[in-house]
Amino acid sequence: MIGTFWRHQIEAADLADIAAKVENGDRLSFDDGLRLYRTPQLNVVGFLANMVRERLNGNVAYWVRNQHVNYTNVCNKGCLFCSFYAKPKDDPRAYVMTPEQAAQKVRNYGDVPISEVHVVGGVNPKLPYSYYLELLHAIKAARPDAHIKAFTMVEIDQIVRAAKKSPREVFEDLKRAGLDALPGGGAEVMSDRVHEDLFYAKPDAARWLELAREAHLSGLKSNATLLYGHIEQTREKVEHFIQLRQLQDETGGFLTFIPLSWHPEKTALEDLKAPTGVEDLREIAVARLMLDNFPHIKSFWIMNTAPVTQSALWFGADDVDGTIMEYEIIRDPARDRKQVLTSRALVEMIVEAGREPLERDPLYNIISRGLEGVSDVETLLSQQNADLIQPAANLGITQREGVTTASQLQKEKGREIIALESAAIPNSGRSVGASN
Ligand code: V47
Repeated sequence: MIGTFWRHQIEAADLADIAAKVENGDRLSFDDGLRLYRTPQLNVVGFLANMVRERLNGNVAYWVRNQHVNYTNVCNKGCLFCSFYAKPKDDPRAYVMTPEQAAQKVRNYGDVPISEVHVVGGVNPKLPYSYYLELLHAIKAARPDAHIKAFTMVEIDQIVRAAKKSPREVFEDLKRAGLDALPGGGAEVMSDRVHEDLFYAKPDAARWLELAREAHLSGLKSNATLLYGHIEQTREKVEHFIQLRQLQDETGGFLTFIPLSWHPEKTALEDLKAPTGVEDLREIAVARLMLDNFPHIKSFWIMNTAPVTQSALWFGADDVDGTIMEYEIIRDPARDRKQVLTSRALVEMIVEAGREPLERDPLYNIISRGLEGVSDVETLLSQQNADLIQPAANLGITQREGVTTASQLQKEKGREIIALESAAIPNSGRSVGASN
């Protein structure tokens, strides 16, 4: 039941018809999605998203003790939005962990009660099928009590190619080797235009959706993401939601949606402006409203900062990722590898925001409540953690010729400017969080 104050706000924003649908639990349309992006009244969008969030998940904010392992940065996709990848040939930053080295990374945090190991890497075509199976086996043996959430659908596409088997057979092999669930990532923005301009070498939206469907039909749960804040347009983001929503209607296999706030630093597009905190909150809110059949919306603090994550818990998010330990995808590993929030910091952050923390595993089984068992041990261990990365051999893969520059793209495609631009607050705290 919406009170008088909010009724007035909703009417002033000309969103009464959308609010009525939200109240009745009716599905929002493509045009509704556009309006939610375009209205300057972000408070109303947040209010409506919070209604859905509380209807689905009450006052709870889930969080997870996890460790990220990025097993290789070698990648032949050359995505213009990415600063993580190393070219397969003659790149001094290139590394590949052996399965044993990845397992050692996991053993380094053996004293921390982690429930999820999140394993992703670049698309490295020199790795044989057996590598992926051995990687899972080694990590599972090192940490039998943790779930392994591994490989975006883009990596799966490569693994299927290396296996010369069907996706269904590959998922069965990966499950036997220790795979418990799959992360989001890889679809970026489901738009042929953005695919062509920024990540043409990756599988397209149709292939990403096909592999996600196969994963779900194999009994695996997975997540989905949207990478926003570069050259994408509003209609492309709404279309992205609609495609995910359709697949979810069909399979019910998605657990969580994670809007990923793009970091331009050290990418080929670094002269584009990064998304602001206001944009980050809108992405969380619109996702919550459009993805009515997704149980959870996650705020990934590494990308949108810890302070924005606290606010996001009132704009549609019910989940916070995570203790993390180390993350390499948006930082220069040479200077700043360790990115960790201790379990105590994470839980205190949620309590301060006025939500009830519930620790979960990747499948949302409850592990602990409130401040039960939280500590600062994660920081200590991440400081002690040795660097186990070895340089990759010369892997001999050809890169795309002629990189498009950021200014070229901006001129040609022009990022759509939304009505709120003038009210946007610069997101100066992007490196906030307890990074070491
Ligand atoms: O697919 C790459 C993105 C993704 C940048 O499922 C970038 O629980 C921002 O999918 N700035 C991988 N983002 C990470 C991912 C993820 C993260 C956290 C939780 C889960 C989950 C999944 O990272 C890639 C790409 O979309 N990415 N470069 C960048 N410069």
